[in-house]
Amino acid sequence: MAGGPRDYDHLFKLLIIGDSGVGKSSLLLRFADNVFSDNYITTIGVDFKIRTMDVDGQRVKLQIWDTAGQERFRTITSTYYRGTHGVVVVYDVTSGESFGNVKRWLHEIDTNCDGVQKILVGNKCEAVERRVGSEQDAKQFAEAMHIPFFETSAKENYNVEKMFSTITRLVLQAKLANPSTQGEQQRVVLTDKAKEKKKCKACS
Ligand SMILES: Nc1nc2c(ncn2[C@@H]2O[C@H](COP(=O)(O)OP(=O)(O)O)[C@@H](O)[C@H]2O)c(=O)[nH]1
Ligand SMILES: [Mg+2]
Repeated sequence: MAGGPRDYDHLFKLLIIGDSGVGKSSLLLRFADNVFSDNYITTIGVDFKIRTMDVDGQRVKLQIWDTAGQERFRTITSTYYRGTHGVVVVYDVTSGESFGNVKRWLHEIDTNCDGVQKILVGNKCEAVERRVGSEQDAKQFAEAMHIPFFETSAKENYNVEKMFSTITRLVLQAKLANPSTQGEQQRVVLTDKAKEKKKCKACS
């Protein structure tokens, strides 16, 4: 659309991280394309998907990155974090191990990025018969970390829209509260020039 009017008011980069198999790609496909597959999604063919949504009367274009299997090594290359505004940390409510690793993922975000917004997501919540641990415990953990928390089901399309609009709203509010810093971040997303990056340590 060179030369034409922008079709959005804000452009944000979101990242979805968490253990392998928790449903990160499924959440992304549900949100972006409204589809679900019972199979492991080894690759979605692209690194990210785009979706535009209205939040608080603003048109927000989201560029949402998937980790493309890197998470199997329990760490994500720092370039993934470049220019990120918000991170969705996902665990699987049927896997105690994946919940146990949440702290590790949160720590990895903190070592790579200053001041990004975060949200904690317990996915597969419709699988009640396989659930381990209570929603209450997860909620308390998230409150202690000062992070919003949602249980979702990519399969049943439960809370997926609400979860993404919540993280988007947080990013938007952070931008409106501090327009100059976020403006720099946004330019990075648009131009992808690492050198312009100010906030994210991953780029220095
Ligand atoms: N029951 C259930 N299964 C899910 C849900 N989301 C994903 N899955 C399944 O979990 C497996 C791993 O999903 P995938 O999106 O590939 O996980 P990723 O490795 O975190 O990207 C696949 O078999 C999905 O069908 C969900 O909400 N409920
Ligand atoms: Mg995946």
